[in-house]
Parts: sequence; structure tokens; C-alpha cells
Amino acid sequence: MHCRILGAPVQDGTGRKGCEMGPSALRVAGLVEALTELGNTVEDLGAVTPESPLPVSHRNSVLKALPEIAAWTAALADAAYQASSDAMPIFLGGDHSISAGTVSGVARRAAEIGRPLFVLWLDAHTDFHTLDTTTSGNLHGVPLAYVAGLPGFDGYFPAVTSAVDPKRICTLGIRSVDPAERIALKEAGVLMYDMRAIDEHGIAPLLRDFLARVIAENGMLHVSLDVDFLDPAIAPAVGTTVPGGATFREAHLVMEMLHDSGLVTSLDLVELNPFLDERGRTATLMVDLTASLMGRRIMDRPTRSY
Ligand code: 4U7
Ligand code: MN
Ligand code: MN
Ligand code: MN
Repeated sequence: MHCRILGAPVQDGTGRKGCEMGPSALRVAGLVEALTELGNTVEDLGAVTPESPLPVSHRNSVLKALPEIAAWTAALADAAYQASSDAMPIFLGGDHSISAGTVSGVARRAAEIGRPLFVLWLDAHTDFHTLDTTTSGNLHGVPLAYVAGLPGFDGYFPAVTSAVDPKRICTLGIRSVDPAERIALKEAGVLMYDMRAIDEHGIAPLLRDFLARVIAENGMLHVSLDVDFLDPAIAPAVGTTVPGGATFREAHLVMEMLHDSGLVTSLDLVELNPFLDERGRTATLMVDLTASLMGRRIMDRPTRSY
């Protein structure tokens, strides 16, 4: 596989500083080396440059850094579209607001190729607020609603040229959903596997069902991995910890199954806040999970043939 690494040192989408250092920490933890060792070729394109923010005001007065995040979204959408022409882009956040740009860019690419784009959202949260419904004002809580084409972003964020069909979105690991998101998710028909579903059924059959849907439609698959998908006990370096997250093995199993499926065409590694880490353990775990997604395995056999 040919991988293109793009840094997105964005932190204005959260209430807390530090995500700007995410791309550096992932590089220091050996991301490029791990990918290369697995036989991939890697092109590190460095950091994406945001466009200049244009002043805007919005009726929701709690919104933070709207011009800045809109400017990043435009630049990242372009970069993602370019980088996905003939390689697998890996986007290093930065907070989760970067996915407004990365997913819309790869969605434009998928539309051009003529294949549907599916999105696997690995997160404690659903990030399904609109600019009107967010009560925290932190724009890392809106990217999934934006790429799904929900109304209210027009005139603030770049127009979405190819929205992702909400029925092709699967959120996995969910354990924190705000009331407005709950309503919007149901209305849109997003596939939601919360932590209870994982507890009751095990994570493998849930993921297998979703992957079967991607295969059935010959889809492309974007994976967006938020650090807070993981249990805070194993991944402390995130501003929005929620107890009861995915275990070490659940997370690796997801990545191993994704590798064996051969379906993943792009990846976000987001929300890592190195300032909150303990001796680099979260950065290292994110790199190890990426390695599992790219083919590192315990024994030399697939987890299941697809
Ligand atoms: B993340 C939240 F209120 N929903 O809107 C909000 F719970 O990218 C959290 O998943 C958003 O980390 C979390 O602020 C965004 C909150
Ligand atoms: Mn998130
Ligand atoms: Mn989250
Ligand atoms: Mn978070």
C-alpha cells in the first residue's frame, strides 16, 4: 500500500489546547517506521496549511473559532481530495473537527470514481451536532453531521459537494450522546453501535455486519479513530475522556478485521493531546493500532476471510 501522511495540527475545535502537538507525537511514536516495516511505502507530506479565516458571525453565540475551523475545513477537503487520487491518506489530528475536511475531500474523490463512501466512526461521541444545536460551541462535536449533509452549515463551512449517506455511516463505541444529537441521528438513520451493544454481542459481529454492507455495495471505507473511543485507562491523552471505552484487545481486533477486509481507503487519527499523555503511551497505542490496521498481526493468519 502507498500511504500519504498529512498533518492537521488543529486545536481550535476543542476547549482545550494541546491537540496541535498530535501530529508530532504520532511521528515521534514511530508511525512512519511502523508503516514502512509492514511493507508499505510512505510519503510524509508534512502539515496542511489552512486558508485565511474570514470573519463570520453566527446566531449561536457559544460557537468557538468558527472562521478558523471553516478555513481548515476548506484546506483539508482539498488536501484530502488530492491525496486520495492513488494512495491511502492518513490524516494526523488535530482535534476531530479536521474530519469535516478529510471526509468531505475523500467523499468527493469517491463520487468521482463512482463508488459509495462508507464511514466507520470510532468514538465515545457521535459528533452529530449542527452549528445550531451545539451547546458547548466546540466544533470537534459537529464533523459527522456536516459530512452527512445536515442543514445549517451553509454559508459558514464550505458547501458539501458529495454528502455521505447517513445510512452508510456506522458509529462504534458510543457512550456520550447529547439530546439534540440523539434526535438528529435517529432521523438521519445513522447506524449506531454503542458500548452496550459491544458488551452484549461482542465487537466482532457488529463490525462484520457493517463490513458486509460495504462489500455489498463495493464501497470505499473511511475510518475515523478518535482517541476517546479507547478506555481512558489505556488512552489518557485526550481532553474528553469518557469511562467505559473500548479495551486494548477490542480496539486491536477492530483494526485487524479492518485490515483483513481490505476495504479501508483512508484514515483519521484524531484528538490525541500529547500534553495529557503519560510517557507517550497513548501516542504509542495509536501507532500500534494503525499498524494492526495496516497488517501487523499476532499469528500469520487472517481473523476471518471476507
Ligand atoms: B469529540 C460534546 F457535550 N457532545 O458537543 C460536545 F459531550 O470529537 C462532546 O468526539 C463532543 O471528542 C466531543 O461538546 C467531540 C459534549
Ligand atoms: Mn470525536
Ligand atoms: Mn470523542
Ligand atoms: Mn475527544
